[in-house]
Amino acid sequence: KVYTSKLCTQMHTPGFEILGGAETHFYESPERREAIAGYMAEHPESFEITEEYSDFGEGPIRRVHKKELLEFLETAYDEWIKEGGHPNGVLPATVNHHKLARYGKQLASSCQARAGEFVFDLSAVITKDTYKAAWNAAQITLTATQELARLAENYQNAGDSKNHPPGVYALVRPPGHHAQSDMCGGYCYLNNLAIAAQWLIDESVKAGKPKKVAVLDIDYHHGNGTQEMFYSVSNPLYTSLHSSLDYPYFTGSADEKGEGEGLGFNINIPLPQATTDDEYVDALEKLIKEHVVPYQPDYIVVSLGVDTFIDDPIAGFLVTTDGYPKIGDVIRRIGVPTLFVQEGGYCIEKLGVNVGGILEGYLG
Ligand code: Q9C
Ligand code: ZN
Repeated sequence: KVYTSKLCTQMHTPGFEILGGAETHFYESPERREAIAGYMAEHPESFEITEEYSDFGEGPIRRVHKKELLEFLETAYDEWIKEGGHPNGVLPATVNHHKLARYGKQLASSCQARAGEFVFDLSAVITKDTYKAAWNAAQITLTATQELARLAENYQNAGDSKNHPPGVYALVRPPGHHAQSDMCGGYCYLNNLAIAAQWLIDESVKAGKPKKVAVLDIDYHHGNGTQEMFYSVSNPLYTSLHSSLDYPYFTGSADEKGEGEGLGFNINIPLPQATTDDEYVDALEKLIKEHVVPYQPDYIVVSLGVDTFIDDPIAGFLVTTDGYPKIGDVIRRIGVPTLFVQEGGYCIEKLGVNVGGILEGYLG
C-alpha cells in the first residue's frame, strides 16, 4: 500500500540550492515524486495507491520537534519578505555555532538571524508553502503508519508466520532524516520517519502493549536528525548504512553509539565510496543479523533513500537497478511489519524503478 498526495508535487518548489559553491537547481525536486508515482501507477499488480490521508494535528510532531522550530517554520517566509529578503526563500547567513557555548545567547534580531538558529546548511530553502508541505508529508506518513499498525495487528492475530509481513510505503517529500529536533537542513524540515516511529511507540504504550521499533536508514547520507532525536533512548533502535565521508560530514561514525539509556542502541555503519551491489547487500545482511534481529523489533521503519544509486548526481556509491530488489528481499526476510518512508534519490530517470525495486523485493 502506497500513501501519497499530489500536494507532494505541487507544494515546496524552491528554485535553487547552493552546491559546491555555486547556485544550482534544487535536486530535491517535485519531479521526484512524479517519477516514483508514475512507476507505481504502471505496476498496479504490486502497488495500491491511496491519496486520502488524515490530519493527526501537531501532537505527534511535537513529540520529536521543539515548539520553537515549528513556530519558526510557520512564520519565517512572511517575516523574511517583510524584512526585505529575496522571494527565492529563507536561507541562513550564519549558523549559530555558539549554541552550546557559555556566550552567544543574544536573541535573534531578525528572520535572517533566526534562520541561523534553525537551519544548519544551504540546502533547506524555506519558501512560502514549505511548512505546509512538510506538515502534509508528516501527516501522510502518519496515515501510512496507522494503516501499518492495523495490518500488523491482523497479522499477529492470524498467528501464521508463513504469511507475508505487511508493508506500507509513504511516498512523500520533502524528506526528513536530516531534520533534527530544532534544526532543518539537507532538504529536510520535519523528520517524517522519526514522527512515525515515535507515534508507533506512543500508541502501543497507550494500548498497554508496548512495541519496539527498529529504524533502518538506507539513504546514502547519514540520518543525523533521526540519530539526534533518539540518541539517548533504547526504543527506537537507530541503524544506518551510509557514506563514510560525504554530507552531513560530522556525524555518522561508528563510535557514535548512543548515550545513557540509549547506549548501544545507535548503530552507524559507514561504507566507503564506490560501494557496489554485493558489498552493500553484505553490509545490510550483517547489520540486520548482528543488530536488528537481536533487538527483536515489532516494527521496522525504513528511511528509504536510493541516492546509493550508481548514477545519482550528488552521491558516490555504485548500487545498480538490479541491486534494489535484493535489498528489499533482505528486508523482507527479517519477517517484521515494515514502514517505508521516502528520503533521498536524485536520478530522476531511474528513481521509479529503483524505489519500486526495493518495494517489489520486499513483496517477494
Ligand atoms: N556534495 C537527502 O538525501 N547537499 N538529503 C549535499 C554533497 C545536501 C541530501 C552536497 C544533500 C542532502 C534527504
Ligand atoms: Zn540522501
